[in-house]
Amino acid sequence: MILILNKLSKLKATVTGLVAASVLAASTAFASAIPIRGVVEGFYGTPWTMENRIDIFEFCNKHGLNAYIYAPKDDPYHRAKWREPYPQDKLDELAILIAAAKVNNIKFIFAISPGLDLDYSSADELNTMIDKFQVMYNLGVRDFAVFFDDIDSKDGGAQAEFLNRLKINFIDKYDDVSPLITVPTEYFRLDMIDDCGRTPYTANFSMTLNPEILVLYTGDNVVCPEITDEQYILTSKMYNRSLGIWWNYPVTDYMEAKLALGPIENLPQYSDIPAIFFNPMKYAYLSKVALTTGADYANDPENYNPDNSWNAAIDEQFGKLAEDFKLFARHSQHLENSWANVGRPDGSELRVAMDKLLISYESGSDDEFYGDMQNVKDQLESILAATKRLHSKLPKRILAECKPQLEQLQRIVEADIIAVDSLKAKRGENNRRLKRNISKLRRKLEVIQQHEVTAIISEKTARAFIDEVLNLIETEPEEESELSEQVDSQ
Ligand code: LOG
Repeated sequence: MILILNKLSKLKATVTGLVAASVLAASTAFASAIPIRGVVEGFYGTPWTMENRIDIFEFCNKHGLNAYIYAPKDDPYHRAKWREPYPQDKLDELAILIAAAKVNNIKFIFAISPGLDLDYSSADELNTMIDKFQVMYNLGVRDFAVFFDDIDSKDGGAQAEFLNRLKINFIDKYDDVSPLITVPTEYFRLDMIDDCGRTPYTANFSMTLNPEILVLYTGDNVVCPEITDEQYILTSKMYNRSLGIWWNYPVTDYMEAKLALGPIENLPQYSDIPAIFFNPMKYAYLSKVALTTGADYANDPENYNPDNSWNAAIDEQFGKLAEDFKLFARHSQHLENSWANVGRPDGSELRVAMDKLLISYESGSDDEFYGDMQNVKDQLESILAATKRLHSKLPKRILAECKPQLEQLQRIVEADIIAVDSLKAKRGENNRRLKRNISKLRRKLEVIQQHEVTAIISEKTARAFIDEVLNLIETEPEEESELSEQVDSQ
């Protein structure tokens, strides 16, 4: 208990100290800025700590982001046990957060995800929610959200009516409460349509929902590579209102072994979007790379340049280690599985050089082969040196968020260097060296595979190269390899 009190008073002191800073903070927003722009703590898994959140509020203030949605899926009082009031210690923490958001000019948007078991038509249920919102109102919250993502219920009409009643019985009672925010159960465009146009769910939900309620959606899919202006307009039309965006980058809750360290990119440039929220990783410090670029985008969508923004973000956050961090981060931008696909390709410069080398290995002149080999080797050596420096010099709290991936990239690049040498040995018919390299490579690969449960990086570039080379150098016909072994041992 004493420990908790100490922690709370320390945080309170931080918040008080921030008041002065926030008064000085200038708004960086351009005329075309998206009016409500910020972060949605909406991921599954371990929620951010109090320290993370307060740090993010300061960060948002500094970068011209002005909103934060409190919606951690794994806070039981937000979702699984949404009916239960917060216990006093949690309320104390929320009070500190709400105050911290205020001094940093951030809208603190309090969200509930009741859809696992909400009885939409029950007056008691509505009152339970209002009571819960009222407590937050008394703590200073003026922005509220109810989310229906990732649930079984598809009764769009009943969901919308519930929200309409909530609006009338709570939101509209106060002059100073902002419009209610929601996420439907069909929250990406391809889920909203069927052969007849809108699905019955989306038709019912969108037609019943009061037009003043702000609806967020995630794009054509849950996690997708782009939202074009055309796609955005199409979806907004289905809803008869301008939709807000819940953007699932840099969130990695569906692939926790990988870090999302690339820029925000490919969002609408010319549309009037009322709100955008970026869903981050559970790693708050490393999320700031993408979030900085997201802030730049949201403040000036038309003129946003992801490359410039990404470079500036890393320069600002990593100082003398910036160039090293860029070498690492370039290999950890893309997230892809059977249903998700977002972020730039990993290590594209290295990929081009590797492809070139694999071609000249097969069919190039010696000059071409050795030139291409040197190019790949130089790039690998720079990455290796960078990972070593980062490992020893990154601040502890940042290293804690990326150590597995940093170490994994180091292992992979070391293996790549052996792989390159193996191509040389094979071409030069240095069979003893080739054999030694192959067994070294196999051992390294085994260790890399063991770590893949917790650390994935550069899957299609640095990591893929090991397999690509092994395939090329191990396809020797049996007799030939026996023959060469004899030659070798002479
Ligand atoms: C969840 C979100 C999760 C994200 C990525 C929305 C609206 N909801 O599939 O909580 O962090 O995808 O896994 C989601 O995106 N559902």
